[in-house]
Amino acid sequence: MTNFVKRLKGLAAMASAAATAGAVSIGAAIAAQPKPWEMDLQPASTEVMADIRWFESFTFWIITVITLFVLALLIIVCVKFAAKKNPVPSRTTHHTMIEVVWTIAPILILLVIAIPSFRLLYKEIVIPEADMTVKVTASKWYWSYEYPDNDDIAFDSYMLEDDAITDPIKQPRLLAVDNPMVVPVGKTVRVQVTAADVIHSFAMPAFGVKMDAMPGRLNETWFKADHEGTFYGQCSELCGQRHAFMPIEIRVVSDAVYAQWAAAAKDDIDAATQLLATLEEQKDAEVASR
Ligand SMILES: [Cu+2]
Repeated sequence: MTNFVKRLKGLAAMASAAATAGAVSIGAAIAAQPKPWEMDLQPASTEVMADIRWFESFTFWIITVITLFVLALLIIVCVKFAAKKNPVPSRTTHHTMIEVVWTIAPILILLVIAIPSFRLLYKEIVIPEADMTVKVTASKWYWSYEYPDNDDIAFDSYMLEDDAITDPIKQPRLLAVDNPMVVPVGKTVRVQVTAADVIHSFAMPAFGVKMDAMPGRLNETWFKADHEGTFYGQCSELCGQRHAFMPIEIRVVSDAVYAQWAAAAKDDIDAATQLLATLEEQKDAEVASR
């Protein structure tokens, strides 16, 4: 019981810390990242992820109804047909009507699940007309980003080590990187994914994106982020000793900010990242002064 109370208190403390963090970062870009005790999927930032969330709760309710139905049948059978109450068991082996029902009902349930499932799969797999392409290469243990249609911008992205973190709210531990991938908001981004050494996986939960990074192969996926913000993901294929330390950070910014970042990034990626931070601070100050 005391443990339970302690846990409740811990949760309350976490909630108030989160509220404070929220208050501090008012105006700062929305960050999508895992939270302590998170039970649900991350909030959707693309249409695909919104559909994934819908499909998840849709199947959840189907599963719940089926489970409760089977549980009810088990309880009825246990009570009604217990040896004491029912000393002479029925010898029935076939019942045409029941067999027809338990064949057709599951077929109908599977169809109801399959139709939105296939629709969602196609949405993920068929890449719409892309506005830009980013090539992502995974290595032990960092990510490299290339922008073939933006003056061949290319840079590596490493996790920020603990001693490099200056602002724990804007740079969450184990998620923040030195140079994030930057894309404009509302644009269809084709992501080409490959690896330089072993199999990794490029995953961004808020976008509903997860694509294996295979050495010698070029996989493709896409996303269209519908709002600005900072988004965190992680390598999602066990790739070795530092698998847990190669996070993915994507900044979704306005067209104007993207253009400024891209102009700076082709010469000096560190300066471009610094510029991004400065522009973000300016925006925060603007929002705060309103
Ligand atoms: Cu990896």
